[in-house]
Amino acid sequence: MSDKKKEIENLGRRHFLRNSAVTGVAGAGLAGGFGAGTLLGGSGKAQAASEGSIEVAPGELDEYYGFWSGGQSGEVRVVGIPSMRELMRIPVFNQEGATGWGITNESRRILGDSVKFLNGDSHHPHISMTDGSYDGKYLFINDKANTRVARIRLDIMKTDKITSIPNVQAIHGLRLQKVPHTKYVFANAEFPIPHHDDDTVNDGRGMENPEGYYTMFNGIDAESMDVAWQVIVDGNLDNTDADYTGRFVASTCYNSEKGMTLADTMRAERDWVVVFDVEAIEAAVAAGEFKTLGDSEVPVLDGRKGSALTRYIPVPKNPHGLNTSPDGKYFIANGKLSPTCTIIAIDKLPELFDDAIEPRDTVVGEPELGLGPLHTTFDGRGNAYTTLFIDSQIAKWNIEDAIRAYDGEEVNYLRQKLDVHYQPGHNHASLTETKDADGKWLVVLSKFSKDRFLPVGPLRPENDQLIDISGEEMKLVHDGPAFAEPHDCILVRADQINPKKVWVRDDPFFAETVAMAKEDGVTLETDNKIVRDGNQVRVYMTSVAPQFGITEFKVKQGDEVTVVITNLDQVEDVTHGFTMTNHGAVMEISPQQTASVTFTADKPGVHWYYCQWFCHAMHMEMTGRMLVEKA
Ligand code: RUQ
Ligand code: CUA
Ligand code: CA
Repeated sequence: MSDKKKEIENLGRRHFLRNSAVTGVAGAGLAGGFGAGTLLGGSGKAQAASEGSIEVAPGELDEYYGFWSGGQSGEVRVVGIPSMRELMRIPVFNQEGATGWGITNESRRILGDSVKFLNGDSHHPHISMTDGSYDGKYLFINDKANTRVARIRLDIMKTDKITSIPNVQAIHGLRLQKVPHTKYVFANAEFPIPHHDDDTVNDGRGMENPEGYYTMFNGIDAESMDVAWQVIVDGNLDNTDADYTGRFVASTCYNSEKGMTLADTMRAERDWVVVFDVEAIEAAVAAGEFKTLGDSEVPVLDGRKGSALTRYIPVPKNPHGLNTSPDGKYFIANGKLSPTCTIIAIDKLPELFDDAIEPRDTVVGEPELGLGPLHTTFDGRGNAYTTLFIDSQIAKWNIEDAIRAYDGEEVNYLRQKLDVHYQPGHNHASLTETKDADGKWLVVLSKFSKDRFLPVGPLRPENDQLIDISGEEMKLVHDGPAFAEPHDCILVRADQINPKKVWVRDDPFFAETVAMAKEDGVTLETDNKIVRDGNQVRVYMTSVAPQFGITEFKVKQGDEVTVVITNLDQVEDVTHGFTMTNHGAVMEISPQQTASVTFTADKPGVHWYYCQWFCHAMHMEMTGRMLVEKA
């Protein structure tokens, strides 16, 4: 464990040990002393699955798609549930060598100016919704590292838009409007930066004065992917979620202190949840009640304390996850440094915005769950499942019972604690962030795998565990090692996603390449043609397994060469590739796809190109030569 993690853990423990009630709960958990029918998975071994429940036999298909964030790998991974088999990786913020992501012209256009960044840090994947149910159209994901938000088209499972968010640093929490449909992507910028009186941001002035640092909550138009508005807040912003009326979004703030050091961020006994009124924000934008910052034209609104656009609800210190219950009733803020979760009643928020009640009057429960609550997920049957980072457990608890306990009734809201391995961050139950939460499977993303797998050097995999939550009792049924670092995942019913099997020729993904061909008088589906335009050479060819339409072309040293290939194969799964040896040029060309890559022919001589995607018995022979004449 890193020193920093150790430090946090020790601080956490010290804090909790002061609280005897809390230690009582934790102690009861360890001793197995919960209510009747509770079993504790204390053995550290997987319990047996109920008959055949996770076995997906060879040839059978999974019941759910899982979409995993790739964390600091910058990608998204598609996983079958319950088999936990990895089905696909979708490059997003990273460069990727199989498909040529970040190398092909099509991907570079999508990356835009941010193509200069070779890394990304993706945390929160979420799928667009209509009326609170997944509509299977898009998946959105943040990049904390380089302050971006990306969209993946789920019909082709490719990233199709990436937006760099101006005037802020580090997009972390990201969630979608659920109702009436995903009009907005809500994105939290985590780190406050200096704002200046002349409506500019972070230009080198004011660095010594953290009081003048601010961050912003961002609304991104889900269709255009333009930033629709930004709202300045007090403190910082961590995680977020939206409600089922379309009006409210809530975000946690762990740094109300605007501390610049770890110790400073833990100074206050309480931080807060800030609630945004989306209708009020839209009205303020429409009424022109905004400014702009620097060169950006994005409307910027003031949501600091006292604003009509926001309300600040105090919660115990340094909260982390923020989760909306699938019945639409509650926002749940996870305590992290407090052993509690805070239950905020969404139906009290209109009164709060009318100033008819105080912020804490919206809190209807604050159950003590254990050490280090980070994220909560739901089974649609009234139970919540909270990860306890420090305890390495999942706590299953009943929301209505927790509310009754807060009202003073003698009731045990804790249903079970299950050991997980180890230090869980996010957990996610099937369909939990929609109104269709079905309480079948729960995935927990454990940050440490320690002894669970064969050792692979100092850097270890994470451990993604699958838990059967269909019964009264949680059962751990699968361990799966994963490379850095699946921060979060979502589980979607297989019938809610409808991917295409081959490309359609008029797909906008490569429309600009098609337009370029048209200008060159080339019909991509039939022509094998070389177009010379000064020192720019465009080589248009088709591919049909196992042959390229052009197997030899000549250019001059120093020419900028663009190879455009259209895969005429109609057969599902016959993907070709193009790799130009010693030029760093590579691309995937799936059936009916057009792809292109540009490179400089800077070395005279013969340069072989080949198909890098195994497509045919004669795949090795699918080659050609570029002959580069000395300048
Ligand atoms: S946050 S481990 Cu990046 Cu989702 Cu909580
Ligand atoms: Cu085409 Cu291998
Ligand atoms: Ca704090």
